[in-house]
This record gives sequence, structure tokens and C-alpha cells, in this order.
Amino acid sequence: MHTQVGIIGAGPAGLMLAHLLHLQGIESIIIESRTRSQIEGTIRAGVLEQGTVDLMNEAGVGERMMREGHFHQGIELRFNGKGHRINIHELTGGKNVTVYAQHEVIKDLVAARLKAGGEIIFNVGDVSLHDLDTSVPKIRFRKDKSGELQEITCDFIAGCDGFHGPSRASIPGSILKEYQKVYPFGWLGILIEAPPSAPELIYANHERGFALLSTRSPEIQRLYIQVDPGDDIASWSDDRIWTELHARLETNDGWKLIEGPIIQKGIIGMRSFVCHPMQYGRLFLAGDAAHIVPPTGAKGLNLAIADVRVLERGLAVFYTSGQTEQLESYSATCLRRVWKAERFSWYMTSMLHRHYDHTAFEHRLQLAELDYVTSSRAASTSLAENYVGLPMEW
Ligand code: RFL
Ligand code: PHB
Repeated sequence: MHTQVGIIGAGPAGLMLAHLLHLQGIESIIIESRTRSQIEGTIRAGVLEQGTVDLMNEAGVGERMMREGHFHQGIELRFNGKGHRINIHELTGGKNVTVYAQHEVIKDLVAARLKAGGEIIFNVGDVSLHDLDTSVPKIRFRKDKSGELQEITCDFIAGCDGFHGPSRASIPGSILKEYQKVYPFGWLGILIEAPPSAPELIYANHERGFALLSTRSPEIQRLYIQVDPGDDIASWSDDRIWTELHARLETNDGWKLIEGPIIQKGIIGMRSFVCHPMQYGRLFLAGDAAHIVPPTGAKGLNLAIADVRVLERGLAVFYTSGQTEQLESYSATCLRRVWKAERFSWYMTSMLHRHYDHTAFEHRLQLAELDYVTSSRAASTSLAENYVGLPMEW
């Protein structure tokens, strides 16, 4: 098999890249280790930056998002039993927070890809990358995990295979530098069948730990609580989860959290991670393959989309003019924005979680930070600008 761009991974990065390249007349093949129903059923992110929404619309894949997504004009930060609204819309000159689940974005992108006759090979195994420092890099894999070894030769490889995929590991260790911070807490996330308890997202800082109230639809809500990352989900009964949610989200003005049956629950760990560079020879890393943020800033999916936009631009210039400067600066262009999103995600995480190693002094500083960011227009504006997403650099 031969294609112009071989893409490893059908997450938001790989699927959006294939679609954007298609719009430029550039061919690609995606290989994906999971099945279509697995990628379309995995519950992950929920919040889209304004730039992601605009790009989905420009690329012609935003129709269902505009119909079924929720467009919020603010978020609430809750602490000391009181809610404080950040008016994102007003502070950013009219931008919104869009809540539209990642697996819905995936469904829309898969449908667009297949409708355009694009190839996605699901359920592959034994994926390996070869000859990255030549002009004909190769991807080898097995169809249906155990079939004959197959090979795709291409001009470029896009490593969009998430944090655990083989792409980043194919860059020589002598070239790769990794920066990492692992947080001493995790998130227990649930999906519930209930109407929304609030019109906008609520991020709560509480003595018992962080809590987040998000949404999915008028019937399904998404909630998270800070837990120990080593906790076994079996030790979290529904009753225990509700007790924590009520306590952590409680306010002094009688606001009530609406309960409903818990239809899904799981625990994730939290880390910040960046690798330098995001390219090696003809391999370009995009999304979680190159960087991870803790979910508190709602940035992961959005960063993945921003990376592939930069990559698509560089590839389009290469295929129309043969010029490589833009491709050569891919890593540097992406990393400037990545580090700002890392900073914001770390900031939100630090400000909102309970740090059990903090002294009483540090705890007071955290509350002062919350008081400042919710009462100073300058500080609220900075939070709002970062939350809706810094400009994409293309
Ligand atoms: P993905 O989505 O991990 O996709 C990678 C794909 O590659 C496949 N793969 C392979 N394919 C072929 N061969 C191999 N050897 C392969 N190994 C892996 C995988 O099966 C997969 O399909 O990476 P991508 O595209 O870079 O997208 C990144 C986002 O998924 C991620 O950053 C976000 O989900 C993070 N995130 C959030 N991001 C936001 O922007 N807003 C949010 O509100 C938000 N909330 C969240 C989140 C992540 C969460 N979890 C579960 C980590 C909330 C949570 C709870
Ligand atoms: C979600 O709805 O899953 C969600 C919302 C905001 C975040 C993280 C996750 O910061």
C-alpha cells in the first residue's frame, strides 16, 4: 500500500488531520488499533474551545455539533460555600464554551471520512514505524491483530496514537527530551441519567477535594470528584460518590444537586507531559502522543486539533510548492502553544484541588488565588481568555 500521509491513530488528532488533508487534496490512510465501536463509545472530553468549534464548522463537520452541542457563556468557580461566575462571553469579546462530547466529535469525523471514500483500517496489531529518516518512511501492522504483516509506504507519518502508542517511542532516545509532572490525585468520573443541576459548568474547590459538574445532554450529566489515583473503583459505592458530590458542591444558598442512576464510572490518574521535539525526520507527533495535560483546563482534545491544523498547513505548502520551512518549524510552532496550555492546565489543577501536603499557609494562598481570580477583572479576563483557547498559531 502507498499513500501520501500515513496516520497512526483514529482519535481526534488523526481523524481531523485526515479530513483536513482530504480538503487540500492530500491522500492519507489511518490505521487504528481499536474497533470503530470502541472509538465511538469511549467517554472522554467534553469541552471544545472556540477555535475548535470554528475549525469544525469551516471544515464542514460541525453541523450536528451546532444542533446538539451546548453553548455556555460562562463557568462557575465554587469555594467557601459560594459560587462565583466567570462571564467568559463578555470577558473574551463574545466567545463561548461549547460542551459536545469527544465521542460525538469522533463519530462526526469518522462519518465524514468514510463518506469521502477515505480509508480507516480498524483493529490493527503489531504496529511499527520504519525508515523515518528517509524520504520513504514505512508503517507495518497486522490486520485484525494477527493477520499477515502489511506495509504502508508514505511520504510522511503522523503519529496520532495517543500517550501509549508506538510513534513517540520510535524517536531515538538521544534526541527526545521529556518533561513530566505526575499529580498525587485522580478523578473519579461518572455519567448519570438526570436533568442538569445548573446551566453552566461548576468547578468546586472544597476541603474534601475538588468536584466538577458538567453536562452531556438534557438527560445525561457528567460529574467528577478528586480521589486518590490508586483507589479501586469498587471501593466507591454509588452512595459514597453521592455523599462526596453533595458535600463538595454544596452552597450556603440552598442550591441542590439533582441525583440520578449512575450509568458509568471510572478513575483516571493525572499528569502533565511534554516531549521535545514533536518531529523526527518524516515523523510528526500530534495530540496526546506528544503532550498530556490534566483535564482541569479542558485542553487535551483542543491541543490535538490545534497541532493537526499546523501540520496540515505545513503539508499543504509542501505538496503545492515543495517548500519545507513550515514543516521544519512544526514542532517549534506547536510547542509555543502547548506550553501555554500546560501552564493553564497546571494552574487550574493547582488552584482547584485539595493538596494534602500543603501547609495551612499554602491553603490560605490557594483561597486567596480563588478570591483574586473571581473578583479582579484582569485576573478573570486572563482565565477566560485561556479557557476559551488562545489563538491558534497558523
Ligand atoms: P487519543 O484520543 O488517545 O487517540 C489516539 C488513538 O490512537 C489509537 N492507538 C493506536 N492506533 C494504531 N496503532 C497503535 N499501536 C495505537 N495505539 C493507540 C488509540 O486507540 C486511539 O484511538 O489521542 P488524540 O487524538 O491525541 O486526542 C487527545 C484527546 O483524546 C485527549 O487529550 C482528551 O480526551 C483529554 N480530555 C479533555 N480534552 C479537552 O480538550 N476537553 C476536555 O473537556 C477534556 N476532558 C479529557 C477530559 C480526558 C479525560 N480522560 C479520560 C483522560 C476528561 C477526561 C476524563
Ligand atoms: C467533561 O465534561 O468531561 C469535562 C468538562 C470540563 C473539564 C473536563 C472534563 O475541565
